[in-house]
Amino acid sequence: MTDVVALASMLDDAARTATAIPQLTATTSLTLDKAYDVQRAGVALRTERGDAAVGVKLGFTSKAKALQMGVSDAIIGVITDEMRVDDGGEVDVSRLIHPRIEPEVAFRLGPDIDPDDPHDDPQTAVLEIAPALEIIDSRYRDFTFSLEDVVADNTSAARFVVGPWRPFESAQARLDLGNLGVVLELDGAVVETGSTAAILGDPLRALPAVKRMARHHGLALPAGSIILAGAATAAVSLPSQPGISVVATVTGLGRVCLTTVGGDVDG
Ligand code: OOG
Ligand code: MG
Repeated sequence: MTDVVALASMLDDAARTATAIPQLTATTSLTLDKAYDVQRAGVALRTERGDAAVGVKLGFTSKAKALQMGVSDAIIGVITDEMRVDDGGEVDVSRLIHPRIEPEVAFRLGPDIDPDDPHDDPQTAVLEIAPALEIIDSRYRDFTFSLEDVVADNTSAARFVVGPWRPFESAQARLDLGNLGVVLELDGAVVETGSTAAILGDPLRALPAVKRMARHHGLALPAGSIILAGAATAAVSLPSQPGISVVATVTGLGRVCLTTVGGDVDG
């Protein structure tokens, strides 16, 4: 157990000092279950400092992401209040190592989901849907890792921005949520385009996947939880310069944006 806490502390220090570290699996044998133990211990370090879990995120739910990172299984991580950036808000890149951005879809639960109750249908618990941006920032050198490494590193979670929430029921009635256009713009130029179909074939499939993985890895899904369904495109490097705008647009759901601050003016 101490081993698990020591590994979580290394990753936590790396995040807090924005300093990359070698992959844990370079020196430690890590099973997937132990990697989730390290993730849990890392989230506990955050909550002990007064941060609070606000939801969960899925990773590698799209082929583009799995191919980009050389891994194939979907993973789950925890997002916290301190990772949250307001829509249109600022992200201080000097506090991050080598951030990347990805366009996503977010869900918000009304009532809680009991991951252990087989009759609890996660889709009926969803109250709202929104376009979202995730900023991932692997704590590992060169953004390179094994599946176990990235799970231990809380799935590279660093920051997230959620756009305008819309009622889920009417969005579902009005739109084909399984095939909405997705555009990612960086500094005024389109850098990625795709479809919500990239997310497990349909982002709604993220909901049972979240429930299953939450059950398996002992994560709670309380009322109001935010669920990031995973990137719809490959991730794009966020330059370490102030004044860079990032916009993600999901057709029918709207747009979400951020601007960088900090970092070097010369990049
Ligand atoms: C892991 C996180 C993956 C996604 O949306 O697929 C992820 C990483 O790529 O570093 O958040
Ligand atoms: Mg993501």
